[in-house]
Amino acid sequence: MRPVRLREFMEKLPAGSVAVIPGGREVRRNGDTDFEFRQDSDFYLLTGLNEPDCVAVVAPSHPVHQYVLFVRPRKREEEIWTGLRTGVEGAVRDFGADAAFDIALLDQLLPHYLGDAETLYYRFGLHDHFDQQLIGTMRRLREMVRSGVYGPGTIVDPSVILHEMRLRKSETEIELMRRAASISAAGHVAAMEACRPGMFEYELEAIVEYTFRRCGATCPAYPSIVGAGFNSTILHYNTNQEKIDDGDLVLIDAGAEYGGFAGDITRTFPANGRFTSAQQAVYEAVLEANEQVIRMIRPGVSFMALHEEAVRTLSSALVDLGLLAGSPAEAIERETYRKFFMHRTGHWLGMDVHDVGRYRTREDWRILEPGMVFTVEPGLYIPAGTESVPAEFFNIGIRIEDDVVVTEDGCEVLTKDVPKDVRSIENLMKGAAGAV
Ligand SMILES: [Mn+2]
Repeated sequence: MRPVRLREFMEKLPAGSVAVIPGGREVRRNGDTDFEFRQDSDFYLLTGLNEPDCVAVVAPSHPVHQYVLFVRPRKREEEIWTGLRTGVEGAVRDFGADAAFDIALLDQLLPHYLGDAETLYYRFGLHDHFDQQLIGTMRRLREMVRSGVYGPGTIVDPSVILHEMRLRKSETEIELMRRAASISAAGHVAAMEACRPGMFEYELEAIVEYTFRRCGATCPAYPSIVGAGFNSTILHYNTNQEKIDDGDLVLIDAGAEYGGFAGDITRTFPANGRFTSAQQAVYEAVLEANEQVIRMIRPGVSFMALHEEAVRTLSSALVDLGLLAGSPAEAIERETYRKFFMHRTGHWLGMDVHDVGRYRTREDWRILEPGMVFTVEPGLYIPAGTESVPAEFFNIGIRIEDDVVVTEDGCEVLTKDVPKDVRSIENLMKGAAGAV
């Protein structure tokens, strides 16, 4: 039985086209050790096959082989070391391929599938090794022209079909994302409960990732960020090696991967369980932006309008806090808010943490539709020494990030299980302290 998303992709491919979708390869970490394998997201979506060195050929107009998998063959002597493989038999039996072959035969057999194709769907620039291999195949096809071989005259990026599909999650996919989000939430709650001044950032990282794995996640969806004090103001800090001091804010941006889908949550909390008044003031400004944006989300709203709303909310807060001179309108006009809020308010979320899908169509910014999943993550960052800022605001880095799915009449917040208002965070941390 062919996977659901593959069938959908096949229906959308124009007659006479063939799509070639390579899977991921093993990547060397150091010495003779590889990174843990992670399948290419497009390939995994279409095939459900989680092994390296595979290629899918999708040819809806082919008389018999409309879906072909090239895979690593089963070899007893290699399987002893690296585990059982699907093999060519399993690719047909368990993964719905019409035919399957040893990946070593790809060069020899690919011209057969591309020979009569009008259009080749292939995404260049993603898999360098395979780009070269495919260019070789195209060259050989051209050399066969006098024997009547036709060869594709057009090459199209399959993302025009595939990534539009990935942008709108199915109910099954949303269910996996709910699980990824709730596991991610559990990791954040565990870190808040465990945090004490004097701990090191890596201890919280370990608690977060331990919780992910204990709850059944495959792995973190991206390197976890645990930054205390000054480090909370560094957007992609992830060395996580410093000591957490009394009075620091701790910013954790971490998400679990489950079933091939990513969670992506950021929370910020006081190391000692109590916000200072400056920390609380900035925190509540960011929270207001987060909640204001979430309230706006429904079908028909422009993705860009969400960012503009966050900019408006944060700009007026910065003026109110005395951190920006002039009016909120001037802060927006002259973009002075960017001194404290320098990133976008959110991104698509799915199999990749920064998921695929265009943010603009040819006409305008993307209009939200049910099934789209993205993050809402306004933030404010004030490193020590920031010009014309009172010292009480130094080293306040705050980001509050939730994952949402657009529904028929609003949105569902997938990450609602982690507290985010000041009192709930303080109560959670106080309760945990009492229990120790
Ligand atoms: Mn994010």
